[in-house]
Amino acid sequence: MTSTEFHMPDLEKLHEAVIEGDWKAAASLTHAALATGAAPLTIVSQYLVPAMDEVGRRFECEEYFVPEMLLSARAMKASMEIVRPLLAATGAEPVGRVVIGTVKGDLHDIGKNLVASMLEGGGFDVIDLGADVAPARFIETAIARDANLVALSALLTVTMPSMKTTIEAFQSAGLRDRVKIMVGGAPVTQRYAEAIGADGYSENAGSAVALARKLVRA
Ligand code: B12
Repeated sequence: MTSTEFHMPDLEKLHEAVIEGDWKAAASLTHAALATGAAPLTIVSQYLVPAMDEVGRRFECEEYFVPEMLLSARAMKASMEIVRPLLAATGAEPVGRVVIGTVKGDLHDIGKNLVASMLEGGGFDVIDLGADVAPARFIETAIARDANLVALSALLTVTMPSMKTTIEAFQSAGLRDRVKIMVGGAPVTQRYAEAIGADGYSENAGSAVALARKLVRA
């Protein structure tokens, strides 16, 4: 039996705990998985994210409703809080400074938090503004903290236009040359990113780090 197989039952239970919205079980199973040597990134990419995908599937076919989604989100957060510090990089000079947030009108923050953690792990100095962030706040913060990158998240088709509004606000403020803007979130596409004048799009938290590095180097 390999060590990975040995850890599987706990990690499968963690996956279940997130789907079932049991945050206490999710937290203790995360501690247990880490204690037996499971890799933080494996926990996130192979168990937590697929669990939220399953929650989304259940919501779509009306097995789950908003209260169940909220419980699952809380369980995912409980696990992420334990894993996040372990994803963070050690010491080195920051690669760049990024202001990240979910755009105005949108309260989804799990994917954004994941991207923020991965960027931190990738050596970026990350300023996380949370969810439902107005364009003016992105701008104020980017100026005050001298950021060279802004990352926008949107999970709803109705809030995607807030990304466009935010990019336009950076343009009007005369900051578009100073700051690169990347966008992401389940309904966002490369095509949409280009249409609204973003500098880059990536599909997931892992590829977001490579994209961010490319953008700050350009
Ligand atoms: C959890 C959840 C909620 C929770 C959010 C809790 C929280 N704190 O985030 C709650 C219950 C609050 C919620 C509310 C609503 N939700 Co909701 N929700 C979800 C659900 C199930 C999971 C989202 C999630 O966390 N996924 C896991 C993360 C890890 O994935 P992710 O967010 O896509 O992020 C990844 C990538 O997209 C990317 N990424 C994300 N951001 C960024 C940013 C950058 C810069 C980059 C590069 C990459 C990137 O990297 C991430 C990691 O790999 C989705 C279904 C789904 N499968 O997406 C529905 C979903 C997004 N919700 C939906 C809806 C309709 C709603 C509500 C309108 C429901 C209602 N009737 O009230 C409200 C809207 C509230 C609001 N104003 O925002 C719809 C959206 C449909 C649409 N296309 O517009 C979905 C798709 C469900 C469905 N299938 O119908 N929701």
